[in-house]
Amino acid sequence: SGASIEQDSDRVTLSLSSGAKATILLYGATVISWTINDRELLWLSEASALDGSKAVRGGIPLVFPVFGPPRAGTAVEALPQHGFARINKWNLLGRIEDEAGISVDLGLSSDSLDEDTKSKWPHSFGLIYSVKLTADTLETKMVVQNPDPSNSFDFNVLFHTYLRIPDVDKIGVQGLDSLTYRDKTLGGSEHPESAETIKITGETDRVYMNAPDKVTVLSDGAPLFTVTKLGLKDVVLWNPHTSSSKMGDWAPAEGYKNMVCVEAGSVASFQNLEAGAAWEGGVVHKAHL
Ligand code: TA6
Repeated sequence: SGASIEQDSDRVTLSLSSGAKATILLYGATVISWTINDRELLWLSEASALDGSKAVRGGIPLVFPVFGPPRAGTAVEALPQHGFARINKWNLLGRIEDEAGISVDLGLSSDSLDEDTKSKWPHSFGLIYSVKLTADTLETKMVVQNPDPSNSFDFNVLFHTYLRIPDVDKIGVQGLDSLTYRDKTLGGSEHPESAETIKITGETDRVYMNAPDKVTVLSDGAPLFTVTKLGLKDVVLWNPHTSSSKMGDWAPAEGYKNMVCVEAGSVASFQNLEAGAAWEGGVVHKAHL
């Protein structure tokens, strides 16, 4: 596959001779770029911090162990929105090359968290995040380990993918019809989805529950991306539209016209991980260029 890996102090870049390339910031293990023949397929805010001062605005931030604003009275109540995985530095564990492409494994464990975070979520855990690049796919997979011999813990996990698109007005999303979704622009109330092809006409922030594994993003009626989840229950569809002006790290202002978040995860309810057990789930992002 003519694969190569370059690593420096804060990021690792995978590339294939076929013209595919991906860059992962060790901070948050955040994929910040995925290109095929130099065409950028992820949206990254031009005002995003990339220095580890705050979560990256764009690319594929990781959500663990809680999705959204933690609710009072739960074990995660003291954690920041979307948890701590995206705001900690991960370790590069290793690389695997095969005929289809190249992947890297990154790790984060309870041992690598600061005392303050550990005090807010006092569970032993291990995360192994694999990012695999092939000619036309970017695969992201997470293993969650619970090494504690006697206590289980609950978690959410989600891959918060910002897909780059030519024009949000020409987007259609397929694969979520006939599902029930929670509408976060309407206080989380549940609604039935009927549209075969969902259009983004304004601020959209929906958690589609128990979704089929494949979502297709059409641009001008033709498939541009397919997002196929494995071992994950839900799909979040998000575009802030003009409400993006409230985010200090969102640029350019019109950037919402060039992105749609299709986020696979298990977030509508908490997943319980038994003592000594491990869990795995992931997403295959495929570009149809
Ligand atoms: O995934 C959608 C969402 O939960 C939205 O509600 C919005 O908050 C978005 O995540 C971004 O969250 P962030 O903490 O990165 O600003």
